Amino acid sequence: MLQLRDAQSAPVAIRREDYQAPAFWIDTVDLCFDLDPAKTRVLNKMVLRRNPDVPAQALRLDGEELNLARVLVNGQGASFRIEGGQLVLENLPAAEEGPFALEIFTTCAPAKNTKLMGLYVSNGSFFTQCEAEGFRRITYFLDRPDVMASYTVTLRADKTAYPVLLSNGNLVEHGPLQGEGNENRHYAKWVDPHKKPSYLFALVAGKLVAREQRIRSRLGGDHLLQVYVRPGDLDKTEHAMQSLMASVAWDEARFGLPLDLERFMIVATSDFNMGAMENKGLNIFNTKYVLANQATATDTDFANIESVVGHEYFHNWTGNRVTCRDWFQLSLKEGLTVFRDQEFSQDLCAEPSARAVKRIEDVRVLRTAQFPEDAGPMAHPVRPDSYVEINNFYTVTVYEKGAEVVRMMQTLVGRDGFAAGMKLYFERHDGQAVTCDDFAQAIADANPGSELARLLPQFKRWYSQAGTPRVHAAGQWDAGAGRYTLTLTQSCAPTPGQALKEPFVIPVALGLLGADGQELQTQQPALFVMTEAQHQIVFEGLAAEPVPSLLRGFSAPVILDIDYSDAQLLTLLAHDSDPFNRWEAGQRLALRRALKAIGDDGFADGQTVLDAAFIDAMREVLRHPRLDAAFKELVLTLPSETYLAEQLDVVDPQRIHAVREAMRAQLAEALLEDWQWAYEEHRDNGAYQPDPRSSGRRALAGLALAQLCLAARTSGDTVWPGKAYQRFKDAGNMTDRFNALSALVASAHELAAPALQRFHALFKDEALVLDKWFALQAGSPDRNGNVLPAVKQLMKHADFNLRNPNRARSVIFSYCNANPGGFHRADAAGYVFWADRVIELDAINPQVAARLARALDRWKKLAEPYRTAAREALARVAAKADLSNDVREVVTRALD
Ligand code: 0A1
Ligand code: ZN
Repeated sequence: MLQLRDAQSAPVAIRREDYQAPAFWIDTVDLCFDLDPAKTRVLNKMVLRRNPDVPAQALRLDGEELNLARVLVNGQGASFRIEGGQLVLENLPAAEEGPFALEIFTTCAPAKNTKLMGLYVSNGSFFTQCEAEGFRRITYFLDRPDVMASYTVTLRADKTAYPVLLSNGNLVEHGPLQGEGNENRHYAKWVDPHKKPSYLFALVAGKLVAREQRIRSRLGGDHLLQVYVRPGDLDKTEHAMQSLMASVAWDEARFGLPLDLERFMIVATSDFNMGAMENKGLNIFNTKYVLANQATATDTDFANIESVVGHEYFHNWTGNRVTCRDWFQLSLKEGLTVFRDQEFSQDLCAEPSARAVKRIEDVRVLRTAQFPEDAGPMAHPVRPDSYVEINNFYTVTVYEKGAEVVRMMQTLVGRDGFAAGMKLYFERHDGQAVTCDDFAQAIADANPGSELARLLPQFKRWYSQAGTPRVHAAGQWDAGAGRYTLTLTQSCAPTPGQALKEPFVIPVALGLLGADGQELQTQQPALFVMTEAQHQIVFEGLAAEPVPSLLRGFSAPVILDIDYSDAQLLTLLAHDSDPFNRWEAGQRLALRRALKAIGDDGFADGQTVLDAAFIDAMREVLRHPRLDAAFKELVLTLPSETYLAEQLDVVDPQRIHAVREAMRAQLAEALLEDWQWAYEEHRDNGAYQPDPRSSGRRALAGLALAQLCLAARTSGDTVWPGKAYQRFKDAGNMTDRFNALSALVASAHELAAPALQRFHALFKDEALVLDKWFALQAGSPDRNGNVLPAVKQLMKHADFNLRNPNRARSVIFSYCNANPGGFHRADAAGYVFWADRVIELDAINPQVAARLARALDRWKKLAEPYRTAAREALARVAAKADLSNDVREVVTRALD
């Protein structure tokens, strides 16, 4: 192996301000692969030319874990050297001599590729993953997104083992290979008509079958859509195909963006680091986001498939046709594409209430995952300024907060204005690699006179400043004058490397309610745009003190501090015309009660946390004749332990867990009859449809059943656990079956063990269902430290496999990242387990290990003894000599 990393060199940070255009352009790439798991041969013939805008210099091609056999320049042997992993060529033809040919022959070992970056083998088939820097593991290249080339790809392989040979673009030739040594071998040649950066390259080879669909789009094109899976999985591809067809139709209808390819392929693999990848014309997906039928997938799986299929498809324009100049601009494609997939899912909802449910779910993700990131050691702006390992920056900040930034732009220019901005963006930048500034400029320029255009430089602080802004709201009522004055103050805490923050542009959607809950007509617009540290909004002519409803629809990604009385929150919960704030009022009521109990040093298990007013309000929502089941389920779900922890300066995870469990138990008992009613009323036995209305009904029935089993735990009732077991056995779909199983497991009922056993036996050949089986146990509510021993047992199970990311996540992440009550143990055993797994995984797959490493991001907030124990665990990982850059960056920042 020629390429070795200098073992002593410390990882270097790459800085956005150091960006330089490439010294060479690559016009065409002709790749020929001889596919062999042990040793794949790659012949790479490129045509390059010097970039006249950059001073003449050596060509430096990126490479990683490659064996180099030959380098030819214009057909002649050439001198080269390897430096820091790069292949360096001096003395290349001068600019005046025009383009030149460079031919590189290398080999790599896909079967040994456990990082799942570059070319790898999964279940006997070949797959690639090239974003962000995986292409350099396939061949030497200018592996950066601003180098866009035309690709021709020939795949050669054994015909029996690899009957299907796919790459980007159009299939132009295929057939048997001739000549000695080529018995039973065949080839396929693909030409991609679109120029692309190397991170969008893909190839797939293996025993696969496809669901096919021909479509004629509204704009008149004929296209072939294909979803490739392993034989035996075809019956789980209908929903993915429907989602793809809906995506094509939506992008045309909403943004006028057509499918620009004759053939669009999705391929599923069970070994994948992330959710899916938008390779041009050949999307590669984690099976989790493709395969679904009612027997194996839950409503959540169906919804996720729809949004991930949409997300990858929408990248075809936002990411592929217009790509990123450098990886600091990642949110250019990701924030925008998440925004687009969120809008897509909302637009597919038939009813406005279902749109609101989707919005609440998206905000919940933002607040439980992104807000902690923004307040922790890995905080970074939506457009980061530096990174050590780019893989660590595929974050909720770049994705979800990035989407909120795009959403605010739409709020400021209006829906039509935003569509006009997108049109201008593509007119200006189609075929280019650009920056977040270019995007914002296009949206603003298409809307001259808009608030966005007026405030653009200040608005762009959302891209440059990290941290979640806080908006403090205080109302003052002058009864004599009939005047209500609302004072809004913004601030933002320091984040690593950014001590001081300038004020943000914060769109605050708002309204006022009368004490009877009626919406008041005021002279103030429904959208107030904050630009200063402090503003006052004055409402005149009011008869009584109003209840303000602020940040409607979560109009900006901020923390809203407001000192509501319980009575005001109850009014909002009962009457606000904005469903988001209605839900939010319920969460605030629950939060207030939780925080009070958490602050009580004498808190004991079984203590009462909830008062009659709260319980009555919850009953009111649950029994409401007009509210949707999905919305009710959201209101009746208490804020998560992670969200509760974020509200505190010092976190005792065990106290939080105990309080939340006490609240759940109390809600279960106090609403017993209501839960029974809700269960009977919402359990359907009709034909399964994963639409929002029926999945909302199943979600509410599932919550009711969980609550009934929990109540039975205290009362000793055996009826409801028995019913749950029956439901588990008879359910006609995975959602109901899994909800019943979860109800038994979460209430630690003795029927949980036989149910788990039966579930495993039923689904032993369904990898994605087994993932659920593992995750349910590793994530179940901890009782006296019982989860960690169970997790260790699960890792010894014959079906456990640390090398498969989905399986590793289902056990280890479900425990360390998603089960705070089980993970944060006073004896530190959870942290010891975490450190061992980070180290173990790092040797296999650094990307997955680095995600796990994030589980202790918030250690500085922990109370003792957790804090010291967590620091020791982090220090033990950091002390390991041969850590990947990925994990090193995460633990170093955490310890800083
Ligand atoms: N661009 C993809 C995300 C992605 C990033 C890196 C990957 O490699 C390990 C894979 C996928 C998306 O946003 O869907
Ligand atoms: Zn994406």
